[in-house]
Amino acid sequence: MTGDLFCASGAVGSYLEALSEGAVVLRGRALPVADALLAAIRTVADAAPFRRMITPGGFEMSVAMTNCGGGGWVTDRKGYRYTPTDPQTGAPWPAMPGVFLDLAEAAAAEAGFPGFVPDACLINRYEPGARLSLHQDKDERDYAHPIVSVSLGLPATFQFGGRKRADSVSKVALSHGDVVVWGGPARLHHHGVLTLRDGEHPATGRTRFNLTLRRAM
Ligand SMILES: O=C(O)CCC(=O)C(=O)O
Ligand SMILES: [Mn+2]
Repeated sequence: MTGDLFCASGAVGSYLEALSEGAVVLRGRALPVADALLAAIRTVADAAPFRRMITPGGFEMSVAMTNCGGGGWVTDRKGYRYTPTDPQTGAPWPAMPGVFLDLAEAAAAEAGFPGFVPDACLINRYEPGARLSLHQDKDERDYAHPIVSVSLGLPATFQFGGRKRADSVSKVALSHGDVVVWGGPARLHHHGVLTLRDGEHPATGRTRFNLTLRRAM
């Protein structure tokens, strides 16, 4: 299915744009539920506050993060992993909001991955100057499931490369409401976010939020 979606121009429909086989941008797909997503982020962050985590190498990340779902992605001096509880509060991560689940399942299906049920959502908060260097999402147990990534607030430049770090990277402008899905042959492709430029968004102010919905555990 995803193979059929890919064509050389990258344009496969009014709102679908293929990045590579197995990777697609769904333009504006989250717009109808953007306000509900932002309200749910606030509820999650009330229980599990955003924090800037420490990489195994000892650097503080510029992106602030929190999680919801049965597992949450964390990093500290011990490494990258999923935990069932928030190390900061000791409590289980907040439950995955229904609006996250419904959007992730629908977007994945439209991208050619039906039946996706995420059990973890990493919520990233970027302020101007924050960036996420090129990486693979590979701490999940089973790469058969795609990643669904939702952008809210300030626009950003997303980098999408290949399986190898040295593979060529394309730059994709992501705006409020855009959803990117990658799975199948693209599941382990490198990706990142360039330094966020300053700006003001009516829904989020000087902030970009990103949700990555994953099947982790
Ligand atoms: O913020 C984004 O668009 C990408 C986030 C990401 O790659 C991650 O959280 O692993
Ligand atoms: Mn990632």
